Amino acid sequence: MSKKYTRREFIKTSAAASAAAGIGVSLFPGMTFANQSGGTNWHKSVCRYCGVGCGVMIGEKAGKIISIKGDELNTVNNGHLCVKAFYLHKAVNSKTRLHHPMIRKNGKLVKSSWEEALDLVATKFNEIRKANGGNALAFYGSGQGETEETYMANKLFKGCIGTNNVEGNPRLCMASAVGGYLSSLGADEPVGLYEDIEKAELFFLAGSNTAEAHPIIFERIMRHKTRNPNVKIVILDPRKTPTDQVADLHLFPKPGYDLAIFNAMAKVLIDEGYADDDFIAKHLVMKNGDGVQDFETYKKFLNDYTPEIAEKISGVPAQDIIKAARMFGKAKTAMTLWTMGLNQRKRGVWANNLVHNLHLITGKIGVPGSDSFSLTGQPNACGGVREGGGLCHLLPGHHLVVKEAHRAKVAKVWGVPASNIQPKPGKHTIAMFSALNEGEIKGMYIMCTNPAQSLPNAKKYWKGLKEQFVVVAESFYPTMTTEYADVVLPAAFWTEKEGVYGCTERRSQYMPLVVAPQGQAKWDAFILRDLGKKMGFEKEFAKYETAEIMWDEYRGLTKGKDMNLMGASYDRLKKVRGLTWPVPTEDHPGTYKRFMAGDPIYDSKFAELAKKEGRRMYFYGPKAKDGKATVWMRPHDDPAEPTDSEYPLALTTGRVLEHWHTMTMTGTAPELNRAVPNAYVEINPIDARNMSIKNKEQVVIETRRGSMQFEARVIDRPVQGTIFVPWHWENKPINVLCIDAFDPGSKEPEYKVAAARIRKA
Ligand SMILES: Nc1nc2c(c(=O)[nH]1)N[C@H]1C(S)=C(S)[C@@H](COP(=O)(O)OP(=O)(O)OC[C@H]3O[C@@H](n4cnc5c(=O)[nH]c(N)nc54)[C@H](O)[C@@H]3O)O[C@H]1N2
Ligand SMILES: Nc1nc2c(c(=O)[nH]1)N[C@H]1C(S)=C(S)[C@@H](COP(=O)(O)OP(=O)(O)OC[C@H]3O[C@@H](n4cnc5c(=O)[nH]c(N)nc54)[C@H](O)[C@@H]3O)O[C@H]1N2
Ligand code: SF4
Ligand SMILES: [Mo]
Repeated sequence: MSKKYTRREFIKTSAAASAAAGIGVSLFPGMTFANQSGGTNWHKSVCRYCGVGCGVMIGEKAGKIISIKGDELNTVNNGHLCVKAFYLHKAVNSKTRLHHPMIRKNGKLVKSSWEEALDLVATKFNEIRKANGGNALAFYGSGQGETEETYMANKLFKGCIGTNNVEGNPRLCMASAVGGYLSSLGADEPVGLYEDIEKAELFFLAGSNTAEAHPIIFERIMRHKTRNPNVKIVILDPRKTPTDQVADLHLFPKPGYDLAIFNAMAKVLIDEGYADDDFIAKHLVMKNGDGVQDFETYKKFLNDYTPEIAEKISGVPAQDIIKAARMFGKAKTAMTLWTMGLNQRKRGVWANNLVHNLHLITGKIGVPGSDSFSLTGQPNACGGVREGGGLCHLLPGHHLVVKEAHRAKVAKVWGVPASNIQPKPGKHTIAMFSALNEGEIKGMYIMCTNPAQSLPNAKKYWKGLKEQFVVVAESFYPTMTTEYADVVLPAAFWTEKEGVYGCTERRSQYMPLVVAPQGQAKWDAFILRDLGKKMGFEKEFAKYETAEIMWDEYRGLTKGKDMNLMGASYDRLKKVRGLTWPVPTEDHPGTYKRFMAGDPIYDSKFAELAKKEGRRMYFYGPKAKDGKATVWMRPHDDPAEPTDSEYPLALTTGRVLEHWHTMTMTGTAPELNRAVPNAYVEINPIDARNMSIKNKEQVVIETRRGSMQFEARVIDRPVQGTIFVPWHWENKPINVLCIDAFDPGSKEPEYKVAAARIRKA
């Protein structure tokens, strides 16, 4: 412990600490798990894992990463870290790190030189491009890549090769949230910041296992509730999880059937007088599929969603829905936090819209302590991919490929002809991997993601990975995806490169290079730059000698946009603990709430207008008309694959605290492996009894896509009729059983609901 605690302080925190220990959070700021003797140099950085964006201090000694502790000066986590982060130094130094390039020869991956590997990729990509056009190539990236890395990929593929087939795993994750923010509030990303947590009276955690997936956010909520007993927490999740430690009310819908609950809550809020009529009149429009409607039409729409009807659809007792609505309405301030339980759904965007509705109709938005605040999964899904434009329809800095002026502006900065950038969006992730299967896409560059394991209905997409020319840039080896690679490029890992991560709360934070890349590993952005040069774009990639040059060019493209980062130079970011955009100038402190007083864009452009109209907010985003947000009338819709007599159970998948996705990183720490060594399936005790399944027995799960054996964990967690499998283990890739149906708007797959059955093995 770097800090001394008095006995009294220790006892005072120990009750909270034991609860915190249950979710692997240390309540002792500055505590390190690793052995640290003298001579350690501490470097300010950001956690490699989730979208919370905790500040860390990296302990380096004699050029080696030896430990990690929470950064006490970082307001995101105030020195606290969760258990995954504590073992990050083990991932850096793991034996499974990849140290040299590899090329597949006679079916086997063998060591090669950088020269040979990059020459091969450049030659193959150019051949494919020449024979089949740029659209026969694709890039598939990650919300874990740095902004600079995604920026280089965008320039190479969209700007030079001339294909918009640029996607990334945020499509599997945040696409529905983006769709929700755009269609409801007019612009992507939340209105407020984490500091609303300490001001909120009610938390509505919908489809978010906050305790395990965003532990430090959970720790802040828990701490706040401990200090303020009036703070209440309502959970909407088909499972009990460690998040339930703090729940006052838990609604258990059948997976895929909760849209009606949001509508019923809205109905109760309006019927019982909790709506903010003034806010509604001045700030909102109501819409359905036919366009703008009046408030009366919305009320009529809600008549189809009485709590009793919602009970019939979702399985949640009407009384509980009414209770939840009243708690939301009565609380002076409320935050809804949601994650994949809502996003990874055939109607993920609708679910997001319905969350925003609750905040809009009650005016619980744009005031301290109130927000509809989507939790981001990955550390840089917001920064690199949503803002950085790492999807098939986007360009860096919230620009769009369909807009001629945007293409021209970005092309000019890139130094390429505007005609290089195609005016049509490329293929979204599932369409892209389907095209790889069909041979329409013949070459793919995969960076910082492991799609052979993480795609839904995964086995289906192994075909294309196997048959086409696939390049994988990776820091670890082997992975399920490198098994299919033709070329594997060793990528420098966290601490071995500098760059920027932008987390959930619009905060951009700088990460320094602390040690040299291991072996022959190279920084992803430099690999892409060098590949670009080899493909014939020497001129276009000549200037990118440093990360700072890339960042500066990128932030130039944010000037005048809602996500203005002009005030976030490396110089400044190296000193501060991140900046929350819009941050238009070097002396601007960053923005707390968007669309209202204190937001520099609002203050300079919309404040006067808003004042004239008697408004306190102006939703100035590109998708909002007249500065108004939209209340959407979204009906109930079944999941893509409802349960039936053949497949009577709803299979849902997700995470555990100790592991990160495909475990290439958390799997390197024996401590984390010991905590949760194997995959399993959670089965409700009543279901288990009906099927005569005992705890720890081997069972076979079957869906329409395949079958797989798991150990049964009979536990009062999933609601009856639902089973849950964590998706981390490559020896039990549950994704083979998941459905690849997706939301027609966001194109995000429905990982959270598939029809299944179970039998004893
Ligand atoms: N420890 C750990 N933390 C992580 C990650 C990790 O791999 N490990 N990954 C990060 C990433 S990228 C992401 S996206 C986030 C994900 O964070 P979360 O979304 O919080 O995590 P999940 O376990 O995927 O799913 C959350 C919950 O959704 C519930 N759910 C399933 N179906 C439904 C439904 O129909 N309705 C509702 N309301 N809920 C439903 C599940 O029961 C589950 O408890 O976590 C991030 N943090
Ligand atoms: N069944 C099921 N499937 C899911 C989900 C679910 O809830 N259920 N959730 C989905 C979601 S939300 C997400 S975000 C995705 C995540 O899915 P993936 O992105 O495929 O999973 P990761 O294991 O995070 O993969 C990251 C890869 O990058 C490598 N890597 C780490 N650092 C670096 C680096 O600096 N450079 C390079 N080049 N490589 C690096 C890691 O070793 C790892 O192989 O999975 C999706 N899949
Ligand atoms: S909560 Fe997320 S960002 Fe914070 S320490 Fe844990 S994994 Fe890292
Ligand atoms: Mo994610």
